[in-house]
Amino acid sequence: MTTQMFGAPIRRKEDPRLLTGGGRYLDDLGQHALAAAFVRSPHAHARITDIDVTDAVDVGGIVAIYTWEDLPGKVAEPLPLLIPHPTLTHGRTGYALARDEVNHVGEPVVMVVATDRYLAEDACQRIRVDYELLPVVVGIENARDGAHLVHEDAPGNVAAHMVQETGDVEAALATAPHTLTLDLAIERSACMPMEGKGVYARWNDEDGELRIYSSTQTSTGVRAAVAAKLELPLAKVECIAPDVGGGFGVKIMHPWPEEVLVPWAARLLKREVKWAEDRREHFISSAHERGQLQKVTVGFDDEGRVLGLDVKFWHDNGAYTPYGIIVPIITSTQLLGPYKPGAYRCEFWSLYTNTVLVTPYRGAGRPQGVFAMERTMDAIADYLDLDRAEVRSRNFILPEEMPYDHGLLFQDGRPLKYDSGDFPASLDKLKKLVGWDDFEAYRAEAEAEGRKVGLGIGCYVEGTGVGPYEGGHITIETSGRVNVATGLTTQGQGHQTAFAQIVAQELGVPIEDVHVTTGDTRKMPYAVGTFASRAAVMSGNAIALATRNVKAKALRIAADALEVSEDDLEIVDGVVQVKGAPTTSMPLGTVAVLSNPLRYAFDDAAKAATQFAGTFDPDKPPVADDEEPGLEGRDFYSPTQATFANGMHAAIVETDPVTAEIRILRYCVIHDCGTMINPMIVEGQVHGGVAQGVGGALYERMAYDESGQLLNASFMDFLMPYASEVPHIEADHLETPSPLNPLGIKGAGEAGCIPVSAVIASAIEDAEGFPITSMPISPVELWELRQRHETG
Ligand code: MCN
Repeated sequence: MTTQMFGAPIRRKEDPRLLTGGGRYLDDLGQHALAAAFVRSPHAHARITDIDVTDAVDVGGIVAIYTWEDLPGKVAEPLPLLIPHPTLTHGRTGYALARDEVNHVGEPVVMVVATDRYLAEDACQRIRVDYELLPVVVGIENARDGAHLVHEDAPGNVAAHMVQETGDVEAALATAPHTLTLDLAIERSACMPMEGKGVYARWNDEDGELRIYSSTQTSTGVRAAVAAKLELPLAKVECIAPDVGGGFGVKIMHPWPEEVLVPWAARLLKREVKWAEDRREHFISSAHERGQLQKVTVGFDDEGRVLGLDVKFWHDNGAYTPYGIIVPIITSTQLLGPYKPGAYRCEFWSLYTNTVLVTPYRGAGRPQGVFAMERTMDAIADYLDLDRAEVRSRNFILPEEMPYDHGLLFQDGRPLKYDSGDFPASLDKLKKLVGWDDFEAYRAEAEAEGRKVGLGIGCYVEGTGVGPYEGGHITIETSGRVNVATGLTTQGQGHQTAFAQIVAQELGVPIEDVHVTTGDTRKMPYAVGTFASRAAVMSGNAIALATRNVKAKALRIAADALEVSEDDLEIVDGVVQVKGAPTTSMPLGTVAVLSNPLRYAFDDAAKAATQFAGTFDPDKPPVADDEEPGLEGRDFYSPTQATFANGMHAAIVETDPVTAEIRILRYCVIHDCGTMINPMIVEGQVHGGVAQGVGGALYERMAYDESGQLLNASFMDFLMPYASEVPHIEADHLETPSPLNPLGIKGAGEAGCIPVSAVIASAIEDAEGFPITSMPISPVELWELRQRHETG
């Protein structure tokens, strides 16, 4: 029997290379390329009145300086609006270089290309840009009052206004025995990948071909966008994502201004050009997320069952909307989590501010939605003096109600229909794991020692594995090596291992023989990208289907050669053999030789294949008339709808009675992502997500002043949790396979971070006895809340 690979918690194949310095990240490439640097706006909102580059041209090593005026054709046009939406009535995108107005600090205004980065930066210092300052809009309240406008043609700073509704909420609220209203806030934050964005372009003048390396989550997107901007045939552009040191959503954008400008300059100058983002650039000119103000009105009965839920929220979309309103739509649809609220109405406004634009950041709108829903559940429990877990379970969608249609539209425009999940079972597991029923005894002990502790809980559902499609391509070499390609990219999720596990299992080959390539448009030009926790579902299933096709062909060819029936064959450890009679066999590499009979014995497999030469009939080649030679094939997987993963977290926190310092004593997770390809990778993903969530709950925020300056744009001031702040995470799984895809998989990559703010808020509230309505929360803020609470 071949070792069971699917579902095995094996160590990641890519780690020895990555951990011993073998990774090749963007900035490892193009060591001799020209370097690009950018003059970026120091103002949040201003009109450009003059640009003077005279002093910069004398800096030695300067090759070129470009402003918007220098950009030709489509390069000079606004960047694409990637996801339009009917309610996005005032969508706006920026230019690759600012044209006449800047709308946030950090917006690129001038590009300098020099022989090295230091010289390029020196030249940037010498460029004088004159600005006429305009009123600045920072923060949601400021945007909402509409006194000043970010874009003159967007009244009230409203980019989009949308309502989703199911049932009659007004009637439900009017007749509900109890109602509560909560005002909730989540501040702006951002992901901080170890490696910033970056792009390196090589122009081949002889063939008119462009090769782009980009630290991206979507190499096909970058390729298509750059080809369109530069008006090049798609066939003349390649994009490769090398090792990418984290993405978390910020590298989903395509194209970033630099991704257009660097290839454009490379073609114009006929030289290699590279730009690698520095940390300050990452803070002020990539993407943020999360900032939302939310108002929830809930009506419920005496048992705590929700009868009507009315949610209004205001989303800070920054200065531009290249990603449309995908983030607030996700909040509005996935706020409901595992619950059926009776009637539901959600209305949101997506507002412009003079701050960095928004792209979906790991969790993408869900942490805000889950915060709203879970704070509401706690508020109901508190009001009725019921157990918080019990209130949740009374509102659960039950397993027998699956598939469950909410009567709303998901962000892909299809019905919001959960495919699977067993929420009561998840909650039971979580309660056991954290010791829910024993907590009051623990609290009493802690109180006797003068310690304040609290227990918090949070539940969520996450639509994962969204379409439209992803592909898998397999070739089996005569050596028996199996090459697998999928077009989506990898930023640390362990795809090289997980996809190899699928192939090893499906084909019956040792995992060491399977080599996976991601994010290279030369190997797989049709792909969408890595986001929305979709790789395992999309590429996993596509690769499985492609493998099955190639396997069927291999078995047919081997059956001919061995003169047995295909049904009698199996593949074990890379050898095709007769079931029960393994001496009648041939290595898979030999089948590869037979599938493409060159008749030249270059390698051992080919030599071995000559023993079957007698079975060759020159007029009857082993591949059928309508088949291509070779053991090669590809397939695509396109789902009918998203598949819904879910999870439940609980935490025990301790708050210092004097300093209000917040410590997480225990953090427990029950996670259901359907069938797991590799539980160790899933756990790693959950751990990473929780760590990021802890950052969002306790430390990370974008501190803008009223003039739109980001005051904490460095790791000196932007707090992230270190290993010392991330608790030991106790995780367990429930596997309710998705009925939607052949492998039963649901996504896992974002899950960990989604409920953390809600869980920590719930636990702090439980420890302190007063409501926590805004996250993140620092010890100073908690201390101030205590003072206010104590003084009434
Ligand atoms: N997996 C599995 N079994 C499942 C589901 C997933 O074994 N049932 C494995 C997958 O094979 C994959 C990993 O878990 O190796 C994550 O799979 P998936 O949930 O499909 O998520 P993606 O691979 O599509 O990754 C995207 C997701 C997102 S949206 C963000 S943001 C994020 C994240 O993954 N960014 C990350 N995790 C990250 N991890 C790292 N190290 N770096 C990032 O930038």
